[in-house]
Amino acid sequence: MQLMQGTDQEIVTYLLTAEKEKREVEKITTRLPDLTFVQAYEIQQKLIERKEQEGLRRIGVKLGLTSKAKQEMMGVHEAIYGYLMDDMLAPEWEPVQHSHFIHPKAEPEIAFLINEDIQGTSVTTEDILKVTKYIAPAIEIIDSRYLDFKFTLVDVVADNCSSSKFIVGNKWVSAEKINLKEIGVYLSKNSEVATTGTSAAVLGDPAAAVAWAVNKLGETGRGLKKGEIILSGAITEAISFQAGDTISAHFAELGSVSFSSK
Ligand code: OOG
Ligand code: MG
Repeated sequence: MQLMQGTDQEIVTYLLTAEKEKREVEKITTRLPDLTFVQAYEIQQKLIERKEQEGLRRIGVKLGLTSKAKQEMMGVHEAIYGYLMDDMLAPEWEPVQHSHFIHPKAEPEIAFLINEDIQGTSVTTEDILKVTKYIAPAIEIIDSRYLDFKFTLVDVVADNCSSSKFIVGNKWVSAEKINLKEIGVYLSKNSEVATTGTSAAVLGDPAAAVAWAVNKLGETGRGLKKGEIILSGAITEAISFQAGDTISAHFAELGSVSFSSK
């Protein structure tokens, strides 16, 4: 499939077809080099609306490129956000099907469960902690629709920030009981440590990252809803996995979360 006209709806179809057919495609900026960041978010919004028309439901928001490591990898200085839909939540007790993905990678994140609607453009870290009922350890599985997982910031925003699946651990902890800035994490693949990090990597404090996202959403009159899950953004680099692999993320104080791929 090739992009011909470059209308928003055509780009949405291009990306959704790649996702459904599990096929990597040329990044959209190759054909549309002048696409802006603002247009990329408009395309993302239309992609989410299309998923809603297909019967999926928005259950939260995810942040991306919140860590220095990831920003450096991409050569950018800003975080990004996308949406979590109900078909992305994978239960911890069931293996994920590797055939569902194109070239998946796993990364450790912190999940926030929001207990009150929140919207605004001057929301603080404290405001986020007030509306957070629990936090939990999580793993996000990202699966860019683009060839070789290579893209510009504009491409990845349009592609709902590479979202594919996420797994949330079953131990939910009250956010007040934890120093969110200092949670040590390691990600293991088949019981061997693959990468390590600390939650401070996420904009200094994962709750600050969530506040950043709320303020960004607020600029266009949107916000977070009671009951939504927010993924903080990866704490370490993302690790590739294959069918048969087991990935676990171990968080100091928060416990661990894992999944297997078959
Ligand atoms: C973009 C998505 C980034 C995160 O947590 O940083 C992301 C990518 O690296 O494909 O989800
Ligand atoms: Mg992520």
